[in-house]
Amino acid sequence: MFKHDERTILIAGDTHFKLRPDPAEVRRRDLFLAFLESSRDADELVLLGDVFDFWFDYPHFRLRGYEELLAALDAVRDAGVRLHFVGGNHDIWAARYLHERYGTSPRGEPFTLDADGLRIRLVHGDGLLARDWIYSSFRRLVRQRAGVLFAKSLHPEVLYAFSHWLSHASRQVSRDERHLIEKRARRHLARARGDWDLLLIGHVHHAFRVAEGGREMAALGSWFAGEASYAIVQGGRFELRDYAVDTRSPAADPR
Ligand SMILES: [Mn+2]
Repeated sequence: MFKHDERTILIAGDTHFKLRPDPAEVRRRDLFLAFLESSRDADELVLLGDVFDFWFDYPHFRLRGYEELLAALDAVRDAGVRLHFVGGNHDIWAARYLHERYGTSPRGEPFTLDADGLRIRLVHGDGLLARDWIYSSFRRLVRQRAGVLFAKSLHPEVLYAFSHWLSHASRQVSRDERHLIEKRARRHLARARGDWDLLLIGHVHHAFRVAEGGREMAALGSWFAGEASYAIVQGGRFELRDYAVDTRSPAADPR
């Protein structure tokens, strides 16, 4: 469904997949796996962080639970799609592993993508809009050196249980929160510097687009509660879409 003459870039994140999925999560995962299958037709796929709700890199042990997702990403890579990864507060530690497996950047840092003249700054977005909407303690833990040392001292199952407890607040935001998020985004955009035309974040679990002074800021939505938010850039045109809606719509028939 993403086959197109123009260069096609897909961007998705904030699926917050757990190592042990419950039935609702299995449905979300299946939808994301279908999205990944469709994305084999694209030229590039950007994972904008918090795809994995928990990731910690051990030198001699591998996490169990993400095999199906990683195999789906193998198929995307093997189809010739270039993969990018920007680490989120939950999965920044996956950067090294994903780099080795998919050739994404080794540190999963934000970057600017030139999409046929449209310069898109890609940032996960934690800590960006002053107050953090989604419970952020795990971010503080994983982004800091002391936190990494502390985490390394824990038994893997203890660390997993701890992060699971911290991240149960991953959810959709209320209407009031949405209003505030957009207000803060406008303020951020008015002050932001850098050589880009569009700043795209994830993290806030609320899809929006705001414009200010000739530039734009946008956010991906979530993959919760029937929403399956992603962005598509074709020939320099940026659009926010919902895969759950696309796959139901007859207009989305394969071209
Ligand atoms: Mn996040």
